[in-house]
Amino acid sequence: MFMRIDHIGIACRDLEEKIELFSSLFELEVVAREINEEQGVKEAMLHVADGEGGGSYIQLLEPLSEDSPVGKFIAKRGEGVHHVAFGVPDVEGAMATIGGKGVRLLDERPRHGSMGSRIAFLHPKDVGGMLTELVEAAKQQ
Ligand code: CMX
Ligand code: CO
Repeated sequence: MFMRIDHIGIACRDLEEKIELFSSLFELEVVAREINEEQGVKEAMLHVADGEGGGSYIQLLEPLSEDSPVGKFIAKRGEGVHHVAFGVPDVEGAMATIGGKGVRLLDERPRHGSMGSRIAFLHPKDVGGMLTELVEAAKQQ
């Protein structure tokens, strides 16, 4: 069902500072920047590799407010890995299959994600402590 890892989300206090760090350490390029009010984040996608089902990325996330999911995470745990996102061909299908196994879905229906993708989250407590995102990448034009 999972095609690949789409991205790893990293919570940071200062997006520009961490873009500079990751791009200079690993020679990654920023391919998209976005403000996602619905998710409460300012973000950047740094391209890592291309695969059959789409690209893979590091997603740097700065919270828009302290009471957003990423803001609360940083307050509690500090900066660092926030979630792992799997690329799936059909996000509704993956939600139904995984939800059918008793995992709590944090979204009833897919939301808008980076670069035109459709996303949904699974509860970290039902996935061994790992906040998990399902991503259906935007169709290539
Ligand atoms: N990874 C692992 N565990 C996490 C977590 C994370 N990122 N965020 C919270 N948790 C754990 C907490 O440690 C806490 O555990 P304890 O009860 O043992 O202390 C528990 O989950 C509840 O956490 P909380 O701080 O009380 O936060 P909430 O329940 O209010 O929210 C969650 C947690 C996961 C439901 C919420 O963060 C959420 O809906 N996340 C999905 C949306 C999101 O993160 N969007 C930003 C990214 C956008 C993008 O990728 O594009
Ligand atoms: Co993400």
